[in-house]
Amino acid sequence: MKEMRLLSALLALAAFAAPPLPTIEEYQKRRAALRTALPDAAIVLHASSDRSGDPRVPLIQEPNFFYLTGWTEPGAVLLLLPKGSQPEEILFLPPRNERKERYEGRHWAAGDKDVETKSGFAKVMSTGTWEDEFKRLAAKCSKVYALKPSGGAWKTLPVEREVLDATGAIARLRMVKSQTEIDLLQHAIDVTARAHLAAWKRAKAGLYEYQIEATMTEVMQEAGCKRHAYRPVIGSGPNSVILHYGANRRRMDSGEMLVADVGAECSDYAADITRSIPVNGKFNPRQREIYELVLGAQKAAIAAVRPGEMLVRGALVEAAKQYMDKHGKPINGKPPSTYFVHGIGHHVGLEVHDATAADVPLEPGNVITIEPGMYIPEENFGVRIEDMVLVTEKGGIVLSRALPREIAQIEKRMR
Ligand SMILES: [Mn+2]
Repeated sequence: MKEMRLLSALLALAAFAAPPLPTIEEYQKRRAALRTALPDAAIVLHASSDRSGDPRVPLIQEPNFFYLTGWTEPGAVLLLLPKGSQPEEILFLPPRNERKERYEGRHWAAGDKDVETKSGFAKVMSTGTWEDEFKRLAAKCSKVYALKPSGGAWKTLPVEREVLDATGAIARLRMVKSQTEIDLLQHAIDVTARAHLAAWKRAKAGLYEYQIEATMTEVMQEAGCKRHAYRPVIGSGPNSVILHYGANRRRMDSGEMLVADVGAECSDYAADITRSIPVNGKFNPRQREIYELVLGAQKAAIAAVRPGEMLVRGALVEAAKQYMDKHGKPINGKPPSTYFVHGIGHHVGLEVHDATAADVPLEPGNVITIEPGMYIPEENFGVRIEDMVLVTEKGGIVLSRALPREIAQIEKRMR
């Protein structure tokens, strides 16, 4: 008996142990891959700027910069140069600031002992010198690339020449996850699944949506995950039809559906899972009807996942819509798929809506969501079912399969 308890405690610990982070070598490999994708180019990336003056916002590293360096501190600049040049890459770090370090602890700076080993860069210099170095070294390259800010202006680079956008090339790399990344995503998913199960146990009429959020947050933080990967959507009744509802202030009632679209960020990787459950633990006939339609559509879309298909249009979306219209009755005189009003899914990785290069079909190593939904404002309820799927040669593997989605299983786990 005692042994059994010890064993189950060990198993619980094992389930929560975060897998290893990418090594310095993996980051170096990613930079080498980018250099190959954009040959004969100087590539410049800026880390997030230093916002330590604003204690309301956590520093989240610019994800492309993080993907290529693993560097978490703000204010740094990355310069990549063509294969074979001397040097091939430089990491520029802000100079030491003693006053700032009194508040935040020690930061790394150029010249620190071991900074090369710590960063994985053979050459680490001060940001004070970056403009001059960049001008000198970029002059030898036929192209200059940087990240084009979405919607914003280009970060001014000290060169009078055309600057090309590196975003697409980096996105293509980020879309194919390494085994290390898949393991980290799986961990974020496993913790998130437990958070959903805890919410199911807790849900009942009279509770507020934020109490469900609190229960889920506790599971994530107990497991060592840093934060929600996105603002949690916990919408009951009329709120369940609002796709990105995030106020989570409403009191839930018996007979309502609760849509919980909630995912943990663990070791910088995001999970994104949605379940729709009846607040009182029992689906009524109408909820059951719509839920089965969405679930069937989700299974049809997952079955259509394979390399070569497009995510935003084509076979996956069509499979889901066709299932709805073939198996469902018209709603207010319209085909059921009219009530499926958003995309079928997106890539997930460091970001919940992860980097995506335009018009690139699915490939093995992609991790995507499949998340059909139907939202009927006239009836004050919506259903969305969202799982995370790994694309392999043979088709999709549902990484979030540990979290039930069949009605009978949900009702059983809510008891
Ligand atoms: Mn999603």
